[in-house]
Amino acid sequence: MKLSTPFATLATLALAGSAAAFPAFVGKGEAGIAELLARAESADPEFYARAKAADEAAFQAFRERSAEIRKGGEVYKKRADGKRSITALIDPASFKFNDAEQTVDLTSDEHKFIAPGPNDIRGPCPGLNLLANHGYLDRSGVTTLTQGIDAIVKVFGVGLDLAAALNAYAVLFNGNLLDLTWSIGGPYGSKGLGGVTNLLFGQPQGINAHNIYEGDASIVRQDYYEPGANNDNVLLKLDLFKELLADGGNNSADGVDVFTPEVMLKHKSRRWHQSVERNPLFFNSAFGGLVVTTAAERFVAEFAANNTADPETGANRIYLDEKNLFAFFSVERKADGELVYTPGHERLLPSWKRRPLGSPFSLVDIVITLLNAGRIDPSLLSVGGNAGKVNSFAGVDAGNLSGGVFNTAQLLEDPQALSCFLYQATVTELIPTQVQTLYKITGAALDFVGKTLAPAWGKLKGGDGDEPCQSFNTNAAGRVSVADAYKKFPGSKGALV
Ligand code: HEM
Ligand SMILES: *[C@@H]1O[C@H](CO)[C@@H](O)[C@H](O)[C@H]1NC(C)=O
Ligand SMILES: *[C@@H]1O[C@H](CO)[C@@H](O)[C@H](O)[C@H]1NC(C)=O
Ligand SMILES: CC(=O)N[C@H]1CO[C@H](CO)[C@@H](O)[C@@H]1O
Repeated sequence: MKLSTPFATLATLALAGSAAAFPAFVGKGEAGIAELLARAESADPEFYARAKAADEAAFQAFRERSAEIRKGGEVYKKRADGKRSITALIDPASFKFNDAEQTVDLTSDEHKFIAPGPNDIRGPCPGLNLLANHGYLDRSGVTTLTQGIDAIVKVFGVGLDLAAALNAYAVLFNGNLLDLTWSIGGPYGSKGLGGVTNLLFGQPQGINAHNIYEGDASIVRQDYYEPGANNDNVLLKLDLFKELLADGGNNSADGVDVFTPEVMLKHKSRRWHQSVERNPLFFNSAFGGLVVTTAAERFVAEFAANNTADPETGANRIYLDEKNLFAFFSVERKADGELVYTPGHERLLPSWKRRPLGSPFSLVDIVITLLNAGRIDPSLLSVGGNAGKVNSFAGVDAGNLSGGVFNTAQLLEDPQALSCFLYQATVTELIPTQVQTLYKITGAALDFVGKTLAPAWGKLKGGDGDEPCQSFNTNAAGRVSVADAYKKFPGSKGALV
């Protein structure tokens, strides 16, 4: 199994591209995604019809929650009955547990756990590693856009929009646009590689590539540039894992909801400040830092969790105990109490149940997650980094990035403003310029963006007339583009999004 790979600097040659063509794609709506999903959908139209309806419902719930939050309402309503207060916008507890619907095949020859072989690629994402170990992604660790979407939507109940966006970034920045492949770890040989050299400046690097998808202050992996880490941003570190267990009160009982979204957020906050204290080159980018690593903490609580019936009401109870957490992160406890980590052996236990399909965790849930994280620890919303020595973190002000259109206080009061800000910071601002460092023919890349990311994020812009998405004022005096802001930080080397 191939795990760590040396960081290969991406070609930084810039080529005059048709960046200006990008905004024309924005707002084309659902058509693009529908087209891309058509292949996966045709194999299972009933499932996708339900998933689409569920995503729509989540989006509607987001608008309603946004309106409440703008009026001063709570981000998540506190519950006194011991159930999770922080839940997806459509609470899994609002459904009855349905064993047949929530059972996933984890035991057939096709989908039983098989440890990766010597040539199989695995990487830093436990969710993707286990999907490959269960044959939902190609066991080689090289997957495709549609297989990647299909796997995470079906096994975990990831919202369709979120699944499309996560996969589209992977293809665009870590994979091969020609055959829509990408790797869940390091570089790979692709069938379309002959053609790739005409399109790309270098070989696709996979999601391990630091500062693109993979970022600092991860849950249980060290920072790429952290002293002592030897550029290992892929393997789990047991000391960090033990800190996570301690955050859960070292509770090892079966069936208990130990690793809740609250616990994971507390852990995320600690990890962020540890990176400031430990890594002179700590860097928190807009996508890989802010969005991916903050969302990943929530992913643990939402997707590694088992689902069961509340004994009294029959309602779905989502919970994450140590047993399921250990399987997800490929950690075992030996008889003498010692913990053992086996790289790349992440799995789901055979009796694990997915969340109700009516309760996806969607792109809109990530926006609310970030807003909540920013209210609890404002650091978690800052794009920026250390200045070459520890404890020198400086963030780039949202007002500066947007040319005075947004400020941080407002982003914390209005989820729609936050999603509009994120959309512009991670898509419209960065992609047209950054694809030029990867692609010789930027038109193809931008066409792809227009068909995948723009529609997925485009929904977040509002558009109902009440809360239009305000564009960054790129002409404002003192305004700093996101890409230029990155350049100030020594740890941003190679950073794209
Ligand atoms: C196409 C879909 C996905 C892509 C491209 C992706 C990619 C990544 C990448 C690049 C990282 C490393 C980020 C870092 O530096 O911390 C990561 C981490 C992580 N991902 Fe994923 N991921 C995907 C889906 C999922 C899903 C569905 C789950 C949950 C089931 C998941 C759970 C996690 C977790 C928990 C981490 C943090 C690991 C750690 O820091 O120890 N991901 N993912
Ligand atoms: C959890 O266990 C660790 C030892 O691994 C110990 O240092 C820590 O104090 C414990 N924390 C709690 C809350 O029990
Ligand atoms: C998950 O929950 C189901 C439903 O209650 C239960 O039968 C199963 O044993 C649990 N599995 C794990 C791995 O916790
Ligand atoms: C638009 C905006 O807010 N610009 C500010 C960016 O930051 C500098 C100071 O670093 C200010 O002088 C600008 O006014």
